[in-house]
Amino acid sequence: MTQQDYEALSPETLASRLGSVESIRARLGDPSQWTVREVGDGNLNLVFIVDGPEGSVIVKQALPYVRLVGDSWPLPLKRSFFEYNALVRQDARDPGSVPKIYHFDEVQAIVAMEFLSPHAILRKVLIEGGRVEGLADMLGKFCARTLFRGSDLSMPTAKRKADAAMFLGNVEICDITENLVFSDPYFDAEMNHHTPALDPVVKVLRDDIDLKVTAQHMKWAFATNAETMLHGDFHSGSVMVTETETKVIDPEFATYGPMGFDLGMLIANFLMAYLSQPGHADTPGARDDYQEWILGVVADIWAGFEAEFTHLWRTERTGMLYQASLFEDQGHARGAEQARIDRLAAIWRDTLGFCGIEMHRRILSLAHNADFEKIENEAVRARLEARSLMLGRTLAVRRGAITSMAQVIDLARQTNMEDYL
Ligand code: SR1
Ligand code: MG
Repeated sequence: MTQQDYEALSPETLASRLGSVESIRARLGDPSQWTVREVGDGNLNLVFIVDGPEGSVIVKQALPYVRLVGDSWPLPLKRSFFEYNALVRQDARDPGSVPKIYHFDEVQAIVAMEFLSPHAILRKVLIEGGRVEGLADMLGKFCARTLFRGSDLSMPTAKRKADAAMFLGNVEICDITENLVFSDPYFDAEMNHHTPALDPVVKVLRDDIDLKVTAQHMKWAFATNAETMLHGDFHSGSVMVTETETKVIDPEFATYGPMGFDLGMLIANFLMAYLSQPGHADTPGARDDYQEWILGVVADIWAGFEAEFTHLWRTERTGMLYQASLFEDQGHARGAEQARIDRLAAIWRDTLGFCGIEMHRRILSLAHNADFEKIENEAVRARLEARSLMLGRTLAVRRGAITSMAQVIDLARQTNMEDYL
């Protein structure tokens, strides 16, 4: 492909524009036989499945605006650069966890990558009541490996600082998170919308000073605590699964931020999947066992994260923080363990804070999730969304007092029985 100004691809132009890219051609075969479907249903980008005589490839291209809203909301193409760079790092830090990349074109904002098949988006699978073997184990390890290995606990600090500087350039994308996630839910922001029957609960939340202060504390942490490279948008729509395999996709929101952000967003999306299940059950109670399975996944994600983080702390702490030269080498291994426990406690508190805020923004802000949106009966949807809002409030505001996953699970089960409307 000759270099030209950015131009959005279409199913009609894709083969002529990418047919000469050797790495793509090698996967697909003769471009004259390619068939192209645009399948993007996310909020931002074009996504094409390209089938050729010898295989299939995904081609993702950023649009210069927010697809969900239209060209009235311009958005820089450089998010594609951050997505590409994040995928490269995630694959190095947790090999095999993300799709393989075949081609990147910065000017055209195109990433061509492995077509994951027969994988489905995890959110869809959770709505349908499907189970995935090894899901929590993979996600917990992915969090530990990418968060630990992208930080000053592991990287040479000059390299980490260069990466932090680079990823902190993802300014407009961070701005989306800073507004849509941390501020808009808590006032009558222009792009907000919610199920009308939620009005009384929404008023209570927006009058809740403790909650607003908490949301801003979490925004402070997101914007200023550049601990590690985050996925940045780690919800169940950013995970693809089969019955036995889990892969992580879509890190275009990658930035440097606090470790608890990815964990909190991920757990929030499982808790929303949990609370929304009654809205997808054919008969009352039909999803009870499934709800317990989801809670088991939540518990195992944290346990898996904690175990792998601990393993990495003990075996790969090669960065400038908590150096072995200060602890183990001085016969003070106990100090390194104490520090690890303190750090995990801080990550846990952040996780709960971010989790609660994510549970609010998916119901009150611009970008909602299908877990609730697919429930057609508005009264049922509102009742379940109210539970999510109230659990989110408890987790965020009381994050300093909730010290175990068992407490979180108990709170989720209690909330699942309540009627707040
Ligand atoms: C305008 S973008 C809305 C949301 O979609 C992305 O997936 C992120 O979650 C963002 O907050
Ligand atoms: Mg996405």
